[in-house]
Amino acid sequence: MQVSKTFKRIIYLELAIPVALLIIGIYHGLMQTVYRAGVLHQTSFLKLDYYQGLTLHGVINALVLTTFFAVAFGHATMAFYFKKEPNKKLMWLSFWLMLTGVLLAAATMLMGKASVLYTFYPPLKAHPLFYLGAALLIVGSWVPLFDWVRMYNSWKKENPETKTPLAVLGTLINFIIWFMCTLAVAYEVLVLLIPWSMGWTKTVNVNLARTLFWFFGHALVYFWLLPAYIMFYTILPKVAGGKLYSDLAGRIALFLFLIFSIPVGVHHQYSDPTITRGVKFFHGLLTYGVAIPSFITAFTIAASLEYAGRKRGAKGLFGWMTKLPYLNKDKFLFGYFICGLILFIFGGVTGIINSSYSLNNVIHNTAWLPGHFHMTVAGPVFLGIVGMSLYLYARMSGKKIFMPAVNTIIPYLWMIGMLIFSFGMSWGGLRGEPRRTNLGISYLNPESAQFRPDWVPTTTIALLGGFIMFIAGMLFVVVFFGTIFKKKTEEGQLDIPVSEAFHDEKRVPLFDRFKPWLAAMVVIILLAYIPALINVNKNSGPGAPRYNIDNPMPVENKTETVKP
Ligand code: HAS
Repeated sequence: MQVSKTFKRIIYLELAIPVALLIIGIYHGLMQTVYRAGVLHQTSFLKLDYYQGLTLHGVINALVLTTFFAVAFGHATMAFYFKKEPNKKLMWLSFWLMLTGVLLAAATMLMGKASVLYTFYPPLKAHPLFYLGAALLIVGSWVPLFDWVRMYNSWKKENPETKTPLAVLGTLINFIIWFMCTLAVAYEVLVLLIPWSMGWTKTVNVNLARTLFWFFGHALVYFWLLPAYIMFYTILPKVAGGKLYSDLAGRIALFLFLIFSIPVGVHHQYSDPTITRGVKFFHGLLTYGVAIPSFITAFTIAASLEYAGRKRGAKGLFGWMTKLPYLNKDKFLFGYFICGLILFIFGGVTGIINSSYSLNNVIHNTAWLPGHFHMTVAGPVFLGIVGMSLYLYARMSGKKIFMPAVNTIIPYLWMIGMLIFSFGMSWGGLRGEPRRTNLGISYLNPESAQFRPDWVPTTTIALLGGFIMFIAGMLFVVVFFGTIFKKKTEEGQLDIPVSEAFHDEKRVPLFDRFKPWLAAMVVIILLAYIPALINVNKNSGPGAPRYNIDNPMPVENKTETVKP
């Protein structure tokens, strides 16, 4: 499909800016493994502090890259399936809001005024412009939803009996989840954090802030995941040379995400004393619910790939696995997707371990956690995003991929690095190694009384994995920008592979309408969150005084701040 120059320009910017920022994001990922393995015994390197680097790493990779891509991919999906471009003015508005937000947050992080990590938990305090930046990034990403809903409604009027394309359904569901969950973090930022950071209020209810953050925080992970799932359902089977095993399974999975993504946030707060056991148990139960759509996806995608393998002549139970286009340069997306899926098997299993109320006690706040989430957000999510960014850019610009052979092996290199890294982190976590800690200045420093020799192998393994991932990440940046600087060889167009369904079940109205699911979503959220919010308001002690990240003593005078 031909698209306008303006449309292309906005999409290129939304894809390229975060990839450029990845250089900083991935560098700080490598530095984490370097500090943690005790290669450095200092609190900063090249004038950047450990926590400053960790904040840049988390914010750029997990918030900026993912949000920009979700918006760009959403625009591309809507335009491609509706054969109509979204409103250009709103596209620009969304882009500029997001970019301004990123610049504000980046400036405060680089100045060392916002080393609060990507979760920005109080009592760590950032410069008000950091919070404002985060708010603008979010508001900018809301704007397209309203325009896409308009496009969807007018399409639905013309095609009342036609099934909504699966990719469109997924995009709308994803942004509805995003809109709902970001309302809580907007409240946290605007009502609690900015006034406190400006000095207008002296203390903050830490438990309330954490609960509002996790209302947003776990749904956030599905906001990252769903664009990858849309690609797995609607693009991967085609690229693999097969068909999507069941179209209805995809719809059911997406709607289950709509109802279960938000009311599970308290599983991040099992150790918070202000929330009662019953509430934790309920959120834990719903967390098993949110794993169901991923199990559905695992079976549906495996069946779709099996079909593709058998079409290529595979025999036996597992023969199909050997017949897939793993190293086909023209189908490079396959490598990005399959490596993400393989990582997600381990990411999913570790997630289910985390969600168990009792097992969570063993792994909470240990290195196990980054082991888990790197196999999710830096697995299917990251590989899906970078692979698709390159694909979309190359097709829309009409340019050939720079270094296509290298591009084909990047996801495998990344996956190997990630498996090694996550193995080191998970093993270390089970041996009590803390997360978010500069181990090099204490536990991994042989000069220190706290030296833990049993953490040497685990952190060294993580370092090796981190180094391999760094190489793979940098190779991707070279391939991406190398492609941008190549000459155009053909007329560019917006072209997304579309998988045909093997079982194209007839339209079931329940799975093609939003209202009943939205109602269920609201009811479950209220059931899960009203008691949690009552808990944190009732059981929280006095507001917390302000701390700096490098000192365990409150910044202000205690008597002045610890008032109820
Ligand atoms: Fe998680 C903490 C539970 C999924 C990200 N998670 C985190 C944090 C992040 C994160 C960033 O219950 C840390 C937050 C922080 O900073 O404190 N998580 C889960 C559960 C799932 C889950 C139950 N997480 C994700 C996803 C993420 C993500 C997705 C990012 C995108 N997580 C937790 C819990 C905590 C947590 C607790 C808090 C712990 C604590 O104490 O702080 C589930 O959604 C997972 C379901 C997944 C599956 C896997 C399906 C497998 C598929 C692949 C199939 C492969 C094929 C290929 C088809 C059931 C789909 C076959 C072909 C071949 C050739 C082999």
